[in-house]
Amino acid sequence: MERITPLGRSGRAAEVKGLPGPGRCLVMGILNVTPDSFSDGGRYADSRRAIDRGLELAAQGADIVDVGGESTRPGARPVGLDEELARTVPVVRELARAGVRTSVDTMHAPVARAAVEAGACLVNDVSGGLADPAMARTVAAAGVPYVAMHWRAPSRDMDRHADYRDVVSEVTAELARRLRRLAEQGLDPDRVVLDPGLGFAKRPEHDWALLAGLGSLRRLGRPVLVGASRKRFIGAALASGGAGEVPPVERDMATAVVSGLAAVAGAYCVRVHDVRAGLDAVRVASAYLDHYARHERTPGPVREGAVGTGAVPHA
Ligand code: PMM
Repeated sequence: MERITPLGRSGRAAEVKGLPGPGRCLVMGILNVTPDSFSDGGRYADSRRAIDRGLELAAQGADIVDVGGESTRPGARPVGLDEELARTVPVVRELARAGVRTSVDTMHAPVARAAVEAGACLVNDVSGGLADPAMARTVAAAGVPYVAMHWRAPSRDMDRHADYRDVVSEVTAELARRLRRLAEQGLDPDRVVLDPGLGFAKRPEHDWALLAGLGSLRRLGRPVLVGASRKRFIGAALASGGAGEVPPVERDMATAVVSGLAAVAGAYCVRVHDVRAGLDAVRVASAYLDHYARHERTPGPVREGAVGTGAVPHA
């Protein structure tokens, strides 16, 4: 049985070169500087409000604030480079000046380059380098960590690509190919974080399978980021559980539960809108895992009764 090896304990997948961690699953706070993101679109569309929100997320304990200037909701249209630069770079610069660790959520190499120059310490690319062939070389030259998410197609028609026979093994294989290709393009694999891309060319049943199968991704030897916050599959689970249609902004408590589950399954980072709840979730997971590790070494009823029965998702 494979031991759970979350961030900061013993697993070889727990480190990302250039990104020191707090010894638990990281919490990335979402800052969408867009008029049309699927769950918080428009709220932080102007720079001043976005900067204030970024400072607020940092004060709430976000380990990283993820600044995005282009919506990736299903059906979304691209915004154009100038607009994306104008939305993200001033916000990254101000937050970095204030000492906030920021990442930039972009598929475009020029935006990644400008954001890193403005102080971003990580590039989060939902296309994993597929949208812009210059991305890998740009990030390699910048020398920052890189999140490579599983992606099959642009948002406008990604739902047509949600077709899998075995989603866990197909996403794992596609990410393994991505990782190899990124390395061939000069990106140091030790700086890469992988992400199953929940909701991107996935139906709710695919998202749940990927969460439950996180261990398969972790076996690629790289840390895994989970972006579940407020997504459709959470809404679907709540609805099927009798809660009826729950709008995205009311999915934060359920998101926190998913964050805790992901952290227990060994996620390196969770990307969330509600940072306070996310932080609570990963702290609880961390405390649980400390005791889990201890009882794993202790034969007897506690182990058998509580955690040795397959109740814990093994990574
Ligand atoms: N999801 C969204 C945007 N960026 N980045 C990563 N690495 N993983 C994700 O799952 C992800 C992402 C879309 O959600 P949002 O509109 O709420 O930001």
